[in-house]
Amino acid sequence: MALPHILVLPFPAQGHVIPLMELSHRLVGSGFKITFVNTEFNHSRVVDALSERGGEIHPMIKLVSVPDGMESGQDRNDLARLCESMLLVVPGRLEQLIRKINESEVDKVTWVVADQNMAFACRVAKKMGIRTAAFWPAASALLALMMSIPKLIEEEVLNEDGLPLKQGVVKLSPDMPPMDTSQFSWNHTTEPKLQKLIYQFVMNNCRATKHAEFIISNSFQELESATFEYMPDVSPIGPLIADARPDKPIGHFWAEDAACMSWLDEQPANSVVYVAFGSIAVLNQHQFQEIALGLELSGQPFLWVVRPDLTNASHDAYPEGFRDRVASRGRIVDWSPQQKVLAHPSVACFVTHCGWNSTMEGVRNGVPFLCWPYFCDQFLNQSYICDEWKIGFRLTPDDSGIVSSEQIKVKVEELLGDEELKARSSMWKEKANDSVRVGGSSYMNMNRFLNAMKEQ
Ligand SMILES: *[C@@H]1O[C@H](CO)[C@@H](O)[C@H](O)[C@H]1NC(C)=O
Ligand SMILES: *[C@@H]1O[C@H](CO)[C@@H](O)[C@H](O)[C@H]1NC(C)=O
Ligand SMILES: *[C@@H]1O[C@H](CO)[C@@H](O)[C@H](O)[C@H]1NC(C)=O
Ligand SMILES: *[C@@H]1O[C@H](CO)[C@@H](O)[C@H](O)[C@H]1NC(C)=O
Ligand SMILES: *[C@@H]1O[C@H](CO)[C@@H](O)[C@H](O)[C@H]1NC(C)=O
Ligand SMILES: *[C@@H]1O[C@H](CO)[C@@H](O)[C@H](O)[C@H]1NC(C)=O
Ligand SMILES: CC(=O)N[C@H]1CO[C@H](CO)[C@@H](O)[C@@H]1O
Repeated sequence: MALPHILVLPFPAQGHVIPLMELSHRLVGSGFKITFVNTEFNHSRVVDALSERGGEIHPMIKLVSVPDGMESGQDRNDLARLCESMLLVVPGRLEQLIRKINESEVDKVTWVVADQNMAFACRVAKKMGIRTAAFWPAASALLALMMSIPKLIEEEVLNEDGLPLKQGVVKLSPDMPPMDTSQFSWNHTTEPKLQKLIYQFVMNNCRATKHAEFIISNSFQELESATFEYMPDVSPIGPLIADARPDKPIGHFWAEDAACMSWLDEQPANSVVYVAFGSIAVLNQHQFQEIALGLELSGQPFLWVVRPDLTNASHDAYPEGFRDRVASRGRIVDWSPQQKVLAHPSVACFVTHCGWNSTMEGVRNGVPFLCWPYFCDQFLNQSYICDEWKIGFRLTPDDSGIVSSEQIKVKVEELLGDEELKARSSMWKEKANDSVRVGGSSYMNMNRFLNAMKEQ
């Protein structure tokens, strides 16, 4: 009998590719075959990073690519243009790809699992008579917000273009986290035309989501219970966990520095400050140096992920003499195996941009947070972390937009000394573990999803 064959389509960004790759590993473990579709750009990043560390992908996961439709000279960091261009080009290419697989392989595509941010693919699937699901990689409260846009327009919170008509916070239901209208994720550019493109992309995906038989998210029932009450048709299946196999490649764009694990082994338990700002944040040199000095002042051992493009400085951006002064207790790497780092007993806290994927990894490992949001929905994750779950503190830029070295030092000290906060982190770690254990909420949701996709 042919294997159920799932076509998986992430939005082309690191925080989307990784959780969908984890889901794919989970699916092959349950007898599915996967075709994983990246944009050409991301495909070669993933393939190069794999070969650099000598990794191999699971034989039942096939990595393929489609063009994003942009010209070679165009700026791929221009989110609005990228969305516009994908919407024009990707649906047709997906259809071709599915037909080709259908003609050439025994295992025809039976389901399409698309990132909700690429939900236009659900429409393609539906048209071709293929069943489909949407995956939400960020806080489910944010999905609730997006799906509520028509309601918010009706209530005159937003205008027809999705722009806030009033400043302040919105609560979709009494127990859901407050969301600041100035930080709505489709409204993060100041240029009206681009803003409109992004808004239309979001709305298009929200409408296409109705074709999905399942909406699954990388969260768990207990973590966002008010949100799942408000939006009962979303099934949380997280935290997605790459299983115990140490070298399972999950689609990193950069090669990981595995040597930092043996360095962690040498550090005292609960001592290391882990600092990582994800894949897109860019810091100016002043801010970069304040972080360096703050880590030095803290007196703690630290592991700091400094992507080659983390600062825009054209030369060595570190404060003078910094690397020599901290050589014995600081480790700086290009990219880390973050899941393993956060699970390491030496790690005491996580200085993070609050990307959801990083948030889930911190929660799952019971590591307290220092929050430094950078991008739209990260502000929501921050209020979850600091106000709802109370397992972290905020780092707050001063009037000149800088988080000072002194603030970093003080907040690290406070965090490491706060026993109640640490106890709450451990409690959430246990709840996360319970949700994916046999009989747990995410376990049950995942089973319903897998069973539906196994029906022939
Ligand atoms: C991933 O792909 C998108 C779309 O092709 C592109 O904009 C982005 O720069 C790529 N990311 C990296 C790190 O190459
Ligand atoms: C796939 O191929 C089968 C025949 O093998 C055909 O009946 C079916 O319509 C095709 N589906 C698509 C979506 O091309
Ligand atoms: C969001 O929209 C409001 C109202 O149009 C605007 O004043 C604000 O600058 C926008 N926010 C961002 C981050 O651009
Ligand atoms: C880096 O970015 C900052 C703004 O964040 C800017 O003021 C500065 O000129 C940039 N430096 C370089 C070398 O591009
Ligand atoms: C939450 O994380 C997601 C995924 O990384 C990110 O896109 C979003 O900006 C974050 N939201 C908050 C509130 O941090
Ligand atoms: C998580 O649950 C498993 C049992 O499914 C148990 O072996 C493990 O120790 C638990 N981990 C934590 C951190 O509670
Ligand atoms: C589970 C997961 O997706 N983890 C990744 C989250 O993103 C960071 C970088 O932003 C990666 O290092 C993690 O591996």
